[in-house]
Amino acid sequence: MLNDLHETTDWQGLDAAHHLHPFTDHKDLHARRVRVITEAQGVFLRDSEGHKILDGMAGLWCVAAGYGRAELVDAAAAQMTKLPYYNTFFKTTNEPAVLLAQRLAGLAPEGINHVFFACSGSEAVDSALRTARVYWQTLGKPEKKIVIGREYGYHGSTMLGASAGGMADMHRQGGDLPNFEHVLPPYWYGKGGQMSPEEFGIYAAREVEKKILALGAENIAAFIGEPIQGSGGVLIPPETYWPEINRICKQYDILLIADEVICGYGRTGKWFGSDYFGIKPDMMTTAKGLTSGYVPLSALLVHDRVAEVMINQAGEYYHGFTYSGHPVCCAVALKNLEIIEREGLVAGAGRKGEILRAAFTEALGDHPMIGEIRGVGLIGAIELTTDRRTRKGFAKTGEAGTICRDFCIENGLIMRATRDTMLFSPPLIITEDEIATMVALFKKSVDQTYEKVKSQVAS
Ligand code: PXG
Repeated sequence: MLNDLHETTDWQGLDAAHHLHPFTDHKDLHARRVRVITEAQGVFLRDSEGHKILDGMAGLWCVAAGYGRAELVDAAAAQMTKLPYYNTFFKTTNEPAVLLAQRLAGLAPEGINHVFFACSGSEAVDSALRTARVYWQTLGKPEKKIVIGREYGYHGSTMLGASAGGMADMHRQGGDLPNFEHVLPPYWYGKGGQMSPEEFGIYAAREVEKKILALGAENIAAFIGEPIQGSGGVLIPPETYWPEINRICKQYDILLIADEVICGYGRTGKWFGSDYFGIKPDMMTTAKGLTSGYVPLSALLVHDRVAEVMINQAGEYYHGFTYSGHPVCCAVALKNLEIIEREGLVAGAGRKGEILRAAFTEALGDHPMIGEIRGVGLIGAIELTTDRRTRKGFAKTGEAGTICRDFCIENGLIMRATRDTMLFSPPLIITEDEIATMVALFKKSVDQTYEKVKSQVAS
């Protein structure tokens, strides 16, 4: 807590002295001073200087139920009082973990009835890929090891997650483990050229097939993909893409892993991105919205056909974490899912997403610097361009996006910039009034950005 012994600059100085941050250029951060977030309520954050900021990213895509939910606090306190911790190794379990596993089996697509718990999305991805290895070894195909992901994919920041993902900067810094391959993402706006979105969806899926044929299906364990690529720029595949991926994975006997860490638990207006796109996954990695970020928890959801091999044939699985099935995290997740269901936040995300996109389109649809406004439910993106007709980018990729992101924050709105694509994913509890505020703040920021870069933009 801040008190009168500590000015903002004290916190900033201490932070600079001792705190190493994720995904940060520290020299740059220390030159600017860090922002100290002190409290939050609903969709609004407060910083130590009293600024009120609309959180258009729900933290890092996770605070589905919004900030300040006393019910989640109470659920954690009650469970901490009763049983704060015990492990799920060595033939033990706990009540919240059992109840949550049952609940998730009920929510997941048909045939997905088994759950492995961890604490982060990265650990869920690691668990999925370990499970894929064990699955194929058990079936007598140990050479099936390669995992196919996509450029701009994000699957976490462990060395394995970074290797599965398709972020070149992360590959360079150690995310370059063997047996990972990456193919074209289904990013029609950026990569579709003259093809229609439908044609491009098939084309991008067939890139996976080409890769399988080049490497040999007998060497490939799994394909991993986010239903919508989040960090990579909210890349929403054309509707032809996922059905073709379903076909390809089935035909070549390759496990299909849907990384639902962002899409899961209502963000798309369905419980899972797999429901929205008709994906038929063998495993789904989930986290973030599962607890609305109040405590760290992830869940790997496993289809019966994989679980059956793991349970009946594989013998001991040498994998697990100290906090797998943590009772406090599972109790919070149960309460969070209850809130999401009780308040109709899943269907609400679909409805409010339409309102949000309509408002963005009305405010910015004709703006010379706006190339595309896209979204599904309450996840979406707005492309900044120098030429609406050709979808051409800026001379220095990322410059306009960063300028726009900085104006947003100055104006009291958090949006994320990937290259020159502005991303949004507000808490699912956002109201129509707050949507109007968000759009007005963003329009102001776009207009200010335009003033700075308009020499590059075709009118
Ligand atoms: N898969 C996906 C699809 C994700 O988005 C992870 C796995 C890893 O989760 P953990 O809990 O290990 O971080 C993620 C995480 C950003 C940003 O700025 C996105 C994530 C994490 C941090 C920053 O877009 N996504």
